Amino acid sequence: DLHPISRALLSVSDKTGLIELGKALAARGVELLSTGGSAKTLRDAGLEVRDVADVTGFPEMMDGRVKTLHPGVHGGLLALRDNDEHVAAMEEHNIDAIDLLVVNLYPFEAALARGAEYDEMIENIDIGGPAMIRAAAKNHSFVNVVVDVEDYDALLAELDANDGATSFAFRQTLAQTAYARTGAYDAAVSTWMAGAIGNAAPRRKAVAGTLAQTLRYGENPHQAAAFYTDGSNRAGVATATQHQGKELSYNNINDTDAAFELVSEFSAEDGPAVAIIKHANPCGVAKGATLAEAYKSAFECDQTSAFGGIIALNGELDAETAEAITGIFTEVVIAPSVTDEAKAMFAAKKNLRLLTTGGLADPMAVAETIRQVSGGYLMQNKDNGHITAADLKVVTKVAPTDEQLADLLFAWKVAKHVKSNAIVYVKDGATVGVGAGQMSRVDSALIAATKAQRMADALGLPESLAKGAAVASDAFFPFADGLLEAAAAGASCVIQPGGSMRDDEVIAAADEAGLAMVFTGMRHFRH
Ligand code: 93A
Repeated sequence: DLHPISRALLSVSDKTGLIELGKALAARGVELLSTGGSAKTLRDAGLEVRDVADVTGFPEMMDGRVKTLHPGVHGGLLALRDNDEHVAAMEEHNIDAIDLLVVNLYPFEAALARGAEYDEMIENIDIGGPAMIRAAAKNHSFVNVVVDVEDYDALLAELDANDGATSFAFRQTLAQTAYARTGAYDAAVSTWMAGAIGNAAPRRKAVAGTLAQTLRYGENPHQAAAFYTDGSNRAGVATATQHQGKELSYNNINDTDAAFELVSEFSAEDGPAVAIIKHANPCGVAKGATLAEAYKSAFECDQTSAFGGIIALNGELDAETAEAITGIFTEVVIAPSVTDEAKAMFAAKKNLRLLTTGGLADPMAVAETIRQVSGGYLMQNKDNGHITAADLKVVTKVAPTDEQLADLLFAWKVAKHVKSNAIVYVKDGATVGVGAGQMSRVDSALIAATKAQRMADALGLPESLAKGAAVASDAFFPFADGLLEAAAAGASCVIQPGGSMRDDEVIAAADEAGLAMVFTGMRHFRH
């Protein structure tokens, strides 16, 4: 799949590095084609260049609006070199194959940045450039497309490595970059126009995704909003089937996603599991012999908060579980599938939204998360970190028992899905106290302990459910105080990343309190 480059079309607004590139290509025997300004730059540097006008038989016209939009150019970019009909068409119409396209677009973004007037903005919308880029990228089986000055060196290095040719993998990467560029370019145009016509609402904002739903409003009623799918087809709220209930709201979608991502941590082998979510944080997560039992345990963790919650199941919603769920007001239920009986049971609850996904999400899948900040976006890989018993390091004199170990690992999985600072208490495969989103780890520990006490009160139990519980902390305890809080509440074992400057102090405090503690070596911040 190595193809040599014998003809290149160079058409760039940013002339940086153009002469060097032109010289390097010419030195490798590549014939150069070029448009007005680019051709002049190259020629002035003493290079031999053929004008695109010579190829098209048309002069560049209409202020350059029409210069490369011609079969002589697009045929040369799009023709399949191994297709007899395509080759015959090239011969018949005198079309020369173009093996390399180097384009950078009219500087629309730069014009935007300097606050150019409307008409100037319009003139800075490149048409011929994106058309050629997209054509060359489509035909990456044969054609190389470079859209960024920064990639000139990589192109020359590839040519040198392959005796003047490029590999398919290389051309594929160039094509992918090219489509990212044209996509971002049009998104910039659309966003600018939205502002120019006084409609900055994101309902039709050009983002890398497909508009799935314009939402009634965003997080609050005065915020316009929309839901986009990214085409990844991941099992979850974006691809789920809704069987009944009102349209999902912005907050519903956000919370349902949090619920389903959490419950998907528990595979079929882990047995039935249920997560109840409020404001993107779990107010109860539990395993059970059946889904109905798991639901009951999850619900009992924080009965007050569970009202109006979002429930995610890791298995088929059955009648028994459906009946238990209808006991209180619930916003959304999401599960891989649903039995007819359970569906019929829900039908009476008109407002309850029921979604099925066809399967669980893969918590270890590689994906990206995006967060907006003023003036930009933050992108990172999704937290697909995973810990097994083999990864744990016992750091205390006492080691956890098998039962404690199971609860510690359960608590750790839940803590990954709790806003930081996260402290999670677990007993017998069910959360008994969740402390979420506090600025201090001690406060999260306190809140989790308070919830464990409240749970005991609600169930009429004599002592707090924190007694003997396993505790997970999403990040290390910087001081012993958070750990001491858990010990004071009666916790019996702790799982945390470790790695604090004061680990020794924290371990000593754990030993002092007779706790078993394990380090994961991995952190699960979630902000
Ligand atoms: O006005 S255009 O959209 N019409 C075209 O046919 C066309 N072909 C290339 N702009 C077009 N271009 C753009 O011209 C390229 O994308 C590049 O940004 C610029 C290079 O022009 P020159 O070589 O004359 O400086």
